[in-house]
Amino acid sequence: MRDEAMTQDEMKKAVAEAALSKIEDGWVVGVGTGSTANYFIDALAGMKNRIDGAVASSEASAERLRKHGIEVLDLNSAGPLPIYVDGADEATTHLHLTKGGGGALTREKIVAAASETFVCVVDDTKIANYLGNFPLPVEVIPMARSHVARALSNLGGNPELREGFVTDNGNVILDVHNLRIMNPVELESEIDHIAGVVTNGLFARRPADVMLIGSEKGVRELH
Ligand code: ABF
Repeated sequence: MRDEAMTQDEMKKAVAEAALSKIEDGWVVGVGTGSTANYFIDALAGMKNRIDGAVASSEASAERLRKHGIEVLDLNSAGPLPIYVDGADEATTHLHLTKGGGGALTREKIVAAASETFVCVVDDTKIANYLGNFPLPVEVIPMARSHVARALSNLGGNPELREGFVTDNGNVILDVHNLRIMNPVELESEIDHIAGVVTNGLFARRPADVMLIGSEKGVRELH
């Protein structure tokens, strides 16, 4: 047995592999984006003959799934999904999340909404008492960038344009710093109602249903 501490990547891999136990034969699996989701995709490849395909929340994940020989389906033809497995940037034990550090928040929110069970896979460095330390990503229609930035400033945040980044949907991202998010459900709605906002990275109105948390001590599960 090694005596060094587990790295964050090792915890991500362990928690991603633990999510396989939630998958049943014959399912179409909703698959997220990011390095933890990548570990999940790699693990899912080991049971690819038992599933009916996957729906991806980003072009990058779709490509990785295809490379493993997993069929990628369009959400419109796949219908409601039994499960969606994805990571997060920050999470509370209320299963409220900040997502979108990878820029795929809109498709992630769509796939989560279309899924019966959202299984969130995180390592314990991402668990916080409240959200806001990780800057909140907001996807914005390009012509509304300045208007939305002013509105976000009025909410007390400090929005910064993610330089050189365009989403899979052709939009820009404002990362909002310095928010102390004590009411994530209300703030999620409030930001979504700013004209020009496509989606924000709070997943609180529809939180995770299950959270698998990887740590030095193993993987624990919250509902
Ligand atoms: C996705 O991947 C995103 O919503 C989130 O931004 C990111 C988490 O990244 P990682 O798994 O690489 O830490 O889940």
